Amino acid sequence: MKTRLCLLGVAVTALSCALPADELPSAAVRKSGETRVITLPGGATMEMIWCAPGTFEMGSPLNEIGRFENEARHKVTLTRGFWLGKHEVTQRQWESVMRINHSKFKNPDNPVETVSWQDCEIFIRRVNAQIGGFARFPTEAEWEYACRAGSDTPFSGGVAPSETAWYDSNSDNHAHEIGGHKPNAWGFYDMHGNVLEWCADWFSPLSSAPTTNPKGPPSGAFKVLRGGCWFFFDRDCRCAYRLKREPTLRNCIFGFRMACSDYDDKAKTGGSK
Ligand SMILES: [Ca+2]
Repeated sequence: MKTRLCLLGVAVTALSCALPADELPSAAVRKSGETRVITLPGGATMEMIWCAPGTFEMGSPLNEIGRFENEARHKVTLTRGFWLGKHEVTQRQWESVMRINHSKFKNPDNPVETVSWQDCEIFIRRVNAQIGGFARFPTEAEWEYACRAGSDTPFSGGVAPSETAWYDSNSDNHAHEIGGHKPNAWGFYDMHGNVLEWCADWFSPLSSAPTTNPKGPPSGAFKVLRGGCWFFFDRDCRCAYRLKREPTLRNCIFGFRMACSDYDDKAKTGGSK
């Protein structure tokens, strides 16, 4: 047995050496669903949920009702786990960091809106000045992975969004406070509807070929927005729905959800726990 264990140890060591160093700690240490709270500049806090590495089917099947051509279904593997905001970024959090709020529907517990991708990038840069450079936009693939939360249906947890989303049929034509509906299976609220969420990627057509850690093209004219919003019909709030807009554009249906790469408790966390 001792010999076998020794051989196993050698094998594990060899495997570890073969993988990039930054792919190891996340998968080995974190548990899916683990939460943490980070403190933002200005003192507001943000709750994050850990998404473990995994593989899922991104995009929609050809027989999905309401699908669009730009949702080619394909297998995506994410080799690195990541933190994602339990909620859309709120106006309370935005004001804490930015000291200004241009949202149309003023409420500290509403998602921030009327923000461009570039505005959100400034928010992230300021957060990173405090927590050490780990905050970022989610990639489009990470966003859909967290939205689906293991489901393969048009809406996470089922085929209709009425229990999980503020959208055209139930929003009364305005954004709502975060967390007003049920979360998905991984604990994320308002992935469908409420405000659209800017992602990191430049927009491009999806290929049907399997991919690993996709990040989109290196440049482009439009950034991706995901999840639909309070103003959209249900088909435009599906897991696979993709919208593209210029990164300078502001609209009262645009918001975002912050992601973080993994970081150690000993890192410069500025009050995170
Ligand atoms: Ca949303």
